[in-house]
Amino acid sequence: MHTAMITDINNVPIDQALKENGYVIVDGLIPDAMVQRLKDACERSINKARTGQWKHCRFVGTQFPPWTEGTDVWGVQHLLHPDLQETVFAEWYGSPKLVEAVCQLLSTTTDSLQMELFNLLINPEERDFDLTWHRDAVPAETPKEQEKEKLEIPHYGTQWNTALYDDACLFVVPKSHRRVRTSEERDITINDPKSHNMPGQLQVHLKPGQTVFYDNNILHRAAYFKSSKRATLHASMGTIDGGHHRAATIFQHGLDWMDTDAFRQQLPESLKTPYSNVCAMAARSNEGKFAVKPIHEGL
Ligand SMILES: O=C(O)CCC(=O)C(=O)O
Ligand SMILES: [Fe+2]
Repeated sequence: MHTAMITDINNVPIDQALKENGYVIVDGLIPDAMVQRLKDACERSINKARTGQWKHCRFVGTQFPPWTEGTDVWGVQHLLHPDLQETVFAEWYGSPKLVEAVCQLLSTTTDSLQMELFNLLINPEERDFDLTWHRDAVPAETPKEQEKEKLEIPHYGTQWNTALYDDACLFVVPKSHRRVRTSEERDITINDPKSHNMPGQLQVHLKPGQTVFYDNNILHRAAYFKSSKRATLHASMGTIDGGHHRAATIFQHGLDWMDTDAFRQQLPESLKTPYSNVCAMAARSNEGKFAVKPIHEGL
């Protein structure tokens, strides 16, 4: 049976490109009719975040969870949270083309998809801010042998940035997602982590509506400019095979609000199975809880 493949901006099947390069850029995952609604919902959410009416934020000065203090916001957390009352986010997160892309990347079907994170990355207002070169699930100080082991753990999930406005904030080192750091890379990640001269670095340019999927263990950093508008949807989904490794990566973001009737009541039909799948993972891997200690905490 022939199944239509989703291809990237260079006409390569997205799963092949992601596997080879650690990232892939693809067009057209936001239905036209949803673009303005998403922009409007982002605008309202950003306003709430910047005025302190939304407490779940990433604040300038802190890169990894938990984000406990600050005023200048670089990320609005938990777009699916029922208290935010912006249902278009769930509508898009469960929309057919996006789900099809995720299923192709994970070689799975909708029945096995697992709902995970959905946040918004924005430009700060007070000052520019750089994230350090990092892998999401392997702290910089990790010894070589352990780094190798961690990089061999399958992900059973994928994450992406979908830009609503031009976005050139993300830098990656292509093909670095499954190999240990070279000694030069290791030195930079530990001793000069905001370096603008990482060997092989590539700036990812997204046009409005484009999505980059990237391996969360590719070497990457981001530059946040207060003067350049950013509203980029930042999300992940997994499969039911993720187990405790996946649980550790996503529950470090504290998703207790997912385990509420208010949340269950506003789930669109398309997300009911992905939701029961993440509940099953919490039950299996984390005694039913949706929160664990952050991976980078205390290092
Ligand atoms: O801002 C970005 O595009 C990347 C953010 C990131 O790397 C992270 O939150 O771990
Ligand atoms: Fe990251």
